[in-house]
Amino acid sequence: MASILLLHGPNLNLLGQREPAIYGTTTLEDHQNRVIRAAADRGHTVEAVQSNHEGDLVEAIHSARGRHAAIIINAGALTHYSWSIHDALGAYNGRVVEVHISNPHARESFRQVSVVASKAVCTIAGLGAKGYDLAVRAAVVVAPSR
Ligand code: CA2
Repeated sequence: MASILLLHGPNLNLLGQREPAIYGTTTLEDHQNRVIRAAADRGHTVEAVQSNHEGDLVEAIHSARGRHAAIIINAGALTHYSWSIHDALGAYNGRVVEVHISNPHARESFRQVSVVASKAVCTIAGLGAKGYDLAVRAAVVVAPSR
């Protein structure tokens, strides 16, 4: 059995309330419950954290060391420029899976760079809510138990 940290960054608490054409109508809570269910089906547990503050996300990543076998992260817009999240993930000793609801590569040029991707085993983007199911599978495929 492994524990997974599910991290969401800025503005993702607004999911389902605005911009449905880009992000759909699924709320953050729905996404989190989907991950909890998909993990439970495989015998794993999930701690879900969302913050609009970069430092909170960095601290959550620090605290994952030795506690969580994997991190599934949708860092929101911080994906594109947060070197502190990049460095924190670099110091983490478990598996990192990057997820995006939309496909940032098909959007504005500033979204086409991810400073998270080089610290992740894979990036799942553009599949909406279904991406979170795949992220759980990617997180636990070879994740050691803790
Ligand atoms: O597609 C994704 O999952 C993103 O990580 C979402 C981020 C965006 O900055 C990334 O480029 C791609 C944005 C989250 C903002 O979410 C909102 C949701 C509803 C209303 C307004 C913003």
